[in-house]
Formats: sequence, C-alpha cells, structure tokens
Amino acid sequence: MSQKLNTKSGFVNILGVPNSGKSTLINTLVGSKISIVSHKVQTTRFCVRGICNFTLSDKSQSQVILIDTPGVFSAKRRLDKAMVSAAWSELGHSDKVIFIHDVTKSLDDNTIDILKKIEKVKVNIILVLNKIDLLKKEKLLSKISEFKSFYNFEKTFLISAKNGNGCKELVEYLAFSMPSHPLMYDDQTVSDLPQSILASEITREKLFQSLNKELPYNLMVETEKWDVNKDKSINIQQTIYINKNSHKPIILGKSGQNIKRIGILSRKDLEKLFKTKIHLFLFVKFKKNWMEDPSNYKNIGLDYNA
Ligand SMILES: Nc1nc2c(ncn2[C@@H]2O[C@H](COP(=O)(O)OP(=O)(O)OP(=O)(O)O)[C@@H](O)[C@H]2O)c(=O)[nH]1
Ligand SMILES: [Mg+2]
Repeated sequence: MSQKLNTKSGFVNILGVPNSGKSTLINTLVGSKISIVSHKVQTTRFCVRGICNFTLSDKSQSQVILIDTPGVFSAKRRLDKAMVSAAWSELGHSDKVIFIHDVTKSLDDNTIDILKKIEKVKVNIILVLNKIDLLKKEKLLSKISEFKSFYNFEKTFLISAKNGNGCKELVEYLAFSMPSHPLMYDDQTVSDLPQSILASEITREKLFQSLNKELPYNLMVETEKWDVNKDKSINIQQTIYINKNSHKPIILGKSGQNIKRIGILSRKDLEKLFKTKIHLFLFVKFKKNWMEDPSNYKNIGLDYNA
C-alpha cells in the first residue's frame, strides 16, 4: 500500500526598509509578477502573499507562503502610517521572518531599529543581503561581518533578487524549514490578490516608474470595469485618482502622450499576466482627499486608523 507523503506549509514574512528589494524577491521566488516594483521608495502599499511550491529531496511537497510588505520607515501621513502598520501586522503569525537589506546601504539607525523591533516578536531572523550584483567582493565581505557582529542571525543568504543569484539556496532552506501542515493553496495559485487589484497595481507601477517627485505618492488606481468579451479578450477600465488638480496635465502629458505611453506599458504587462488580449481604458480624475476616505483603505486591507 502506498503511503501518503507528508506535506509542509507555512508563512514567511519579508521585512525591510523601502527599496531593499522585497517585491523583486517575492516575484523571483514565486516565478511570476505578483507585486509591483519600482526604483522609488514606498512602492508597495499593502501586504501581498506569494505562493511558492517546492518538491523536497524526499519527493514530498512544501508550500512556502511569502508575505511581501510595505517598506518600514518613520511615517507621518495617514496612508504611510497604514502602510507601515500593515508591514508589521503579519509578523506574529509567520513561521519565519526574513530581514532583507540592500548591500549598497549602510547599517543605519533605522535599520537597527527595525531589527530590534523584529527581535521582540521573533528571535530567529533570516538575513538576506540583496543586490550583491552591485557590490565588489571585498566590500561585501566587510558588510557580512558588520551584520554578523551586530546580531546572531539564524542564517545569512547573499542574493541578487534581480538576477536570481542565491535565490535557489534561499527557497530550498525556507521550504525545508516549513512546519508539517497540509498545503494551504492549490498548486496553480501564485498569489492571494484578486485580479482587479493586481491590474490596478500594474498600472500604478507604470505611473511610479514614469512620474517624478511626489506625484506617484499622491495617486491611487482603481479598476472600475472588467468585461470579458466573446473572444476571451478583456475590457478593463481604470481610473487614476489624484488629490491635486495640478497633477492632471502632468499625468496626461502633451496631447495625452504620457497617459498613452503608460497605458501601452500597462496593457502589455496585463496581457502577459492574464494571457489574453486586453483593451485598457484609463481615466484621470481629481478626488479631493482620497487619502482621508476609509473605503480606500479597507479595499486593500489597510487600517485607516493605524
Ligand atoms: N541591481 C539590483 N537591483 C535590484 C535588486 N533587487 C531589487 N532591485 C531594484 O531595487 C529597486 C527596488 O526594488 P523593490 O522590489 O520595488 O523594493 P521594495 O523593497 O519592494 O520597495 P518598497 O515596496 O518601496 O518597500 C528596483 O529598482 C529594483 O529593480 C538586485 O538584486 N540588484
Ligand atoms: Mg515593494
């Protein structure tokens, strides 16, 4: 009689300062774009779960549920406070915690504060030093010893989330470390995000990547219509909400060139993700104080009163 193999499954929380590469890492480990990435800080606004299925050496299955979080920083605005609060919210329930650090950045007070705060909840911290492709080997070695002398990490990994170096070793370790538990998601599921929110995020990513200064931090994207046509193509209508009227002409660009370019970039990504033709319709609307509207927080699981 064949014996059913035991399975493992658990949660891994990824924490770090803004721009350290958390979302890039989750996308690389999951093998699909589930969380948006940009060169700007504070790109991720809410927690995103990415599901990574792995076959262990004894042929049993392990499911690692990675939680991407907004970067941690000292927040002042309501939205920023809600984002930072969301970043900490899952720590208590997770089985493992990764602290990810951009090796080109120093071990500053903010970074030390975050590590101390994590330690209060979970003493075993996995250190992931990211962006090793940007640092010379000698500098990397001194960075490693700086971190190791500061804290006794459960394990240290050197990776480039962008090109995948070191990521296989990391995922193997995580998969092996998960507790015995039935699989929580089927093997086709890569993320917990509803498709409409993922689609809004993709357009927000293009806006983050192409707009300057404070503009991206003051906008929100909502998917308002999602109609599947007979030929399986999808009509998606989205509105970009801005809280300053003066931002409208900047987003639209001269004769609408800017919004057109953003729309094309977003559509191309959406077609790759949803594997079908997409007709994307973008609108820009002024919505006074959208950051003060509780429903905009609830939709994405943020605490308005954080
Ligand atoms: N060279 C290099 N760049 C990387 C690497 N990982 C991430 N990046 C870049 O770093 C920037 C930030 O990456 P994100 O994944 O958005 O960082 P994040 O930690 O999720 O940022 P927030 O959501 O703002 O907290 C992007 O421009 C990435 O392309 C890496 O391994 N090497
Ligand atoms: Mg992010």
